[in-house]
Amino acid sequence: MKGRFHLAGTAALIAAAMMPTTQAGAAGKLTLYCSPQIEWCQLVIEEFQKATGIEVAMTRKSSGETFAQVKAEKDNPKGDVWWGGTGDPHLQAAEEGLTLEYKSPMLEKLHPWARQQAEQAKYRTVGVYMGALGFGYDPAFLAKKKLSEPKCWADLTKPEYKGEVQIANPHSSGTSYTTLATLVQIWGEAKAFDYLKALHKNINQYTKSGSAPIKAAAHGETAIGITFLHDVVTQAVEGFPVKAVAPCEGTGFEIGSMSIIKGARNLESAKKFYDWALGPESQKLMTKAKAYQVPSNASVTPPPQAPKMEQIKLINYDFAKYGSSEERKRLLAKWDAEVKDLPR
Ligand code: S7P
Repeated sequence: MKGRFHLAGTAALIAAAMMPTTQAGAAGKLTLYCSPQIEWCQLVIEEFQKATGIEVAMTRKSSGETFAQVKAEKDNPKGDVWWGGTGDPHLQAAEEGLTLEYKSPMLEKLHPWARQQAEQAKYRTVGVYMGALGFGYDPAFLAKKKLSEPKCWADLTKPEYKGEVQIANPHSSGTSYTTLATLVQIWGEAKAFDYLKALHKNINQYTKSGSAPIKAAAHGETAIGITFLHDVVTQAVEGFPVKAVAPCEGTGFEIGSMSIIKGARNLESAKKFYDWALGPESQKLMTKAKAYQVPSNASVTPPPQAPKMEQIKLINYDFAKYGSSEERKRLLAKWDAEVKDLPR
């Protein structure tokens, strides 16, 4: 009997040694704060766990919400990596010393715009993808309501769209902060705020997440959703008859970013994730996750459904200015004081 137990114990030890490291629990841990759509976050952690054996605990929150969380946890950081989400709050976190400098060996494989994001933040963040802003709608839904199809930002303030437009709250949502900063850059601050006040009359809801408005448009809960164009494509690929519009005046864009949180408890795992997330294998997962941003790794071709950046009138978005903490605080405070509580 004794011998049999001994043999069984030895076999178990050998099996443990041969087991993938996830099961053996030896490869390490990682706490990931994820800001893009949940389906993509889930796929990314699954594949990273498979590739490295590192166990990942992930939470998904919008860009502004994650920034607020990283800030709140400053003296006792709980997250290791903040992956994805609009670049502005990553730049603001870098400026506020909340993220760690790291020069990934993958940097040289990236498009210049992704490297520039890293240089600008003194390597405390890096570009993972790029995407342009706009809006989307279901043409049949508009036709049924006898509403015209908007082509420009200016169209969205027309009285015919009263209660028909949805956008996220710029505090929680990176998409909405990008919209605010974009309009200020297109028209100047005074005209942009006049526009936001007029737009407010047509807004039926300020959502928490930036992609919620186009999901609502796809489900017939709002006529028009202001969002990133790739989020419109995701709904179209899901089978909803929505159309993406790059506004005629020109539009802003995001450099979706990634940062290692200062004080990360699992720094080695964080660096492994960072390098892996900039590599071709992980960036090719975007198509599988129905995410249609432009990948930052130059060897990865965007899927055919992705919005064509060269066909969109992109503004020369000033990331240094609108990615600064002071400008974010000032613009959000102004939006709170002058727009948020106006009657509708
Ligand atoms: O859905 C993908 C995406 O649009 O979400 C990210 C970002 O967190 C925006 O969501 P919020 O507005 O809710 O913050 C974008 O970076 C990404 O392209």
